[in-house]
Amino acid sequence: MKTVYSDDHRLHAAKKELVDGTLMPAHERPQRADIILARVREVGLGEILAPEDFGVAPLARVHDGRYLAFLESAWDMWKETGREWDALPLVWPVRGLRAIEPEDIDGKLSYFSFDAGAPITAGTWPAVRASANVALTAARLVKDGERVAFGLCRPPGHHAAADYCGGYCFLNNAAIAAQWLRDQGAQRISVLDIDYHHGNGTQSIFYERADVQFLSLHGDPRQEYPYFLGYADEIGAGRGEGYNVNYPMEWGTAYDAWGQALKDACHEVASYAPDAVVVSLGVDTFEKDPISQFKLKSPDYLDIGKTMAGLGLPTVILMEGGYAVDEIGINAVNVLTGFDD
Ligand code: SP5
Ligand code: ZN
Repeated sequence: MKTVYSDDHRLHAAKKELVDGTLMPAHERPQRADIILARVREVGLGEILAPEDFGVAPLARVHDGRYLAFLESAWDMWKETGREWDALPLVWPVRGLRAIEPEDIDGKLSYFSFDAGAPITAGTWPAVRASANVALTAARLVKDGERVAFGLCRPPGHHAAADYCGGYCFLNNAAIAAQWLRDQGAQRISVLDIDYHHGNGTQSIFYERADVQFLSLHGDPRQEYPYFLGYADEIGAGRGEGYNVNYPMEWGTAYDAWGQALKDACHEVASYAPDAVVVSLGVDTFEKDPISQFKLKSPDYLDIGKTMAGLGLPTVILMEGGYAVDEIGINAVNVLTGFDD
């Protein structure tokens, strides 16, 4: 299988993250992609390609224009106020407050985010552009006839909605790839999200659409981030009713139950009969992940790849989360080798 990778991910390196009420070194760090790439090389997975530049048009098919303008200008606006460290929001328009875009950069950061988990740095915009181009290039490989391709995206994307960032995510790479495949003539796309966290951004983007099915296996929102989306009764709305499928699972879930949910999700995908599948691949379901509570083991990832390959559909696999950096290469690439075998 071919891998698409760009060194530009390095341009985004947040220094700190707010965890457990304290600022700690960010979990979502450049080393994650380096280790996955090293493992791709080590197992001889296949050719490693640089992304092509698709421009902003495919981003604007998914994201709000004002949000893209904000992402592009946020660092300069923040820096103009004399601050040289990562930009973070502090206030959100929750119940009873008014969601009107402020002029001030601190207000804009709040307006265009849902948590303090997506710090903006000097290189964030070029890095997230490169990550989306990685996803789009992987999608193009599959559109042009590859059975499967791996987009080694970093920063990840599935928490980003049409007009807000959060959870280490800025541009929704999976949604951008799915929409691009639709725009290239695919009739139906399934987005299968197996990151530990619910793909709230992707769900919200496609919630009222029948042409993109969204399925997510994740920590139960009663217990787990992002808390405010991901319940099983979220089945889609309007024309999208029946095309959103959530599998919330409780803390401590191991592969027996998780693998059953994956099989069920694959049945749903098969019934939908999409032209292609976009996989949001997170390996933060791993037992040693520092911020997660599932119990998957390294060999389980081989079986995940094999199960998804069993669909027999063209598949674009895009990297999302996974923070046990020592094993992130083994786990992510196990999915890919399991798929290829
Ligand atoms: C792409 C992705 O995986 N984003 C995840 C963002 C998670 N951000 C919030 C994590 C909250 C972690 N709380 C765990 C406390 C451990 N002591
Ligand atoms: Zn995650």
